[in-house]
Parts: sequence; C-alpha cells; structure tokens
Amino acid sequence: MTAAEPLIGIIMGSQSDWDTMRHGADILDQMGIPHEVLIISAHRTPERLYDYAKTAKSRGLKLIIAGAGGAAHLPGMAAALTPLPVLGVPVESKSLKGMDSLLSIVQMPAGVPVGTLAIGKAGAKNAALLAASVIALLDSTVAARLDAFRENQTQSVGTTPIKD
Ligand code: RP5
Repeated sequence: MTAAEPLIGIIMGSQSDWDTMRHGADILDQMGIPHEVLIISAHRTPERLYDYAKTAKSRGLKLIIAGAGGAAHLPGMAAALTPLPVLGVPVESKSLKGMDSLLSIVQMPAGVPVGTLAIGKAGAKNAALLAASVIALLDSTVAARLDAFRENQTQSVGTTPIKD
C-alpha cells in the first residue's frame, strides 16, 4: 500500500524474512492502514538502520514492526534509535527454529522496550493486529474493521470437529 503516507513501518533483516513478514503486511492491507515495507539489516546495513529509525517519527510513522532471525538485533536497535513503539517478530531460523531469534528480541534490558510477539507467521500477524489496534484508538474506520475481523474469526470456528 503506497497511496497515503505510511503510518506503520515493517522492516526485516533479509529478503528471506519476507515469507514470514508478508503475513503482517497482509493484515495491514486488510485493515486499510498505509504502511511501508523495507529490508534493513542491523548487521549488514547498519547505516540504513540508523537513518531509517532516526527519521521514522518525523516522517509520520506511528509504530515500527521489525522482524529478524538468528542473532536478531534489528528490533532492539530500532527501538534504541526511535521514540516510536517497536514490535519485534522473531523469524524462524533454520538451526534453532527461531528460539535464538525469540530470545534475542525478547530479552531487552530495562529501559528500551520491544513488544515481542510469537515466532513466525503468528507473530507477524499479531504484530500487525496490535499495530492496527493502536491506530484504531484514533481511527474509527480501522476500529470497525478490527471489530469485523474478530467477528469473522469467531463465526469461522465450528462447534464440532470435522472428522475425515
Ligand atoms: C537475519 O539473518 C535476518 O533477519 C534473517 O532472518 C537471517 C538470515 O538472513 P539470510 O542469510 O537469509 O539473508 O539478519
């Protein structure tokens, strides 16, 4: 989504993170929330990270969702460089199944918070839903879409399992 100025920034450490982070972008599309999506690596492109996080608030962003895997410094470093709320998504890694990503992101020392979600797709989706709920505080259209999302979800749950 590019028509309006982005309110949410989705950043990720690598192209390989997109298969996970796309689920968050899909939610923001559904909610009609303008957002931008960029690859920014804390390790490989540290100056890109610095420039992005330092200018995020003045460019009008309200919240950043940062996904990374392995030694996942991206969410914590972004949070260190911006006053905006940062949500971290641990991307599943090949060798440790994302436990490394989770522990890297969740164990922030006191003073620089990162709101950490679940490993993988669920985390990416929930980060976007949380971001939407923040935007919904001041946007009744987004609030109504979030209510509809919840209602659809509730209606889609059967009362008895389908046995095959
Ligand atoms: C991290 O290293 C990225 O966030 C990614 O999850 C992981 C692996 O990156 P690639 O080697 O696939 O580019 O920085």
